[in-house]
Amino acid sequence: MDITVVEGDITTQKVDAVVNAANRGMRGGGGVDGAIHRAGGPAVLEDCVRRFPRGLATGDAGWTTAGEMPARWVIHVVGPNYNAGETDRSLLTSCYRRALEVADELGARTVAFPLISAGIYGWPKDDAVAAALEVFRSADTQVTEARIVALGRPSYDLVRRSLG
Ligand code: AR6
Repeated sequence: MDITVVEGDITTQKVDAVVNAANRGMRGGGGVDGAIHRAGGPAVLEDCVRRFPRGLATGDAGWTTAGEMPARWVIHVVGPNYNAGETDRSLLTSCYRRALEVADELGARTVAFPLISAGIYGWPKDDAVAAALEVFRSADTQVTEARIVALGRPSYDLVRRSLG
């Protein structure tokens, strides 16, 4: 699997699936979640309600349509809220692992990821990058490209440095 990084907005990526950093309720929010629901349109929320009537557990992943985005699917994950005391790192790595499993179920080969939990949820950014790369480097998956989409130059540079 190739691990790549681009600077930009995840909602415009031409990939099979984009990953959303959602919350347990799965009914939208701020950050990347807000951007994905705006870009995808109401079909994304409708699918969330229909397929996940009780939301999703922290560390888990589940898919919906991507609505009007170029991608075909959104793979929603719920990262741990570091700011609220959810500091168990295995919950963060679980998000990446489960997202790749769901991608394999869908047959998605190219998948774009945000830095899960590294925004509103406050996970330290360098460790958020390290967690993503650990899972990607050891993953057993049919996904051919895991593309980290970094919002802003500092995040992009951090991922580039970590990729080596
Ligand atoms: N494209 C790529 N990356 C983005 C984008 C975008 N359009 N927008 C933000 N980021 P966050 P979290 C980056 O806060 O920390 C929501 O309210 C951002 O700079 O989106 O997991 C949810 O509903 C950061 O590096 O997600 C939850 O309640 C990374 O994406 C909560 O926030 C993740 O930041 C989840 O918080």
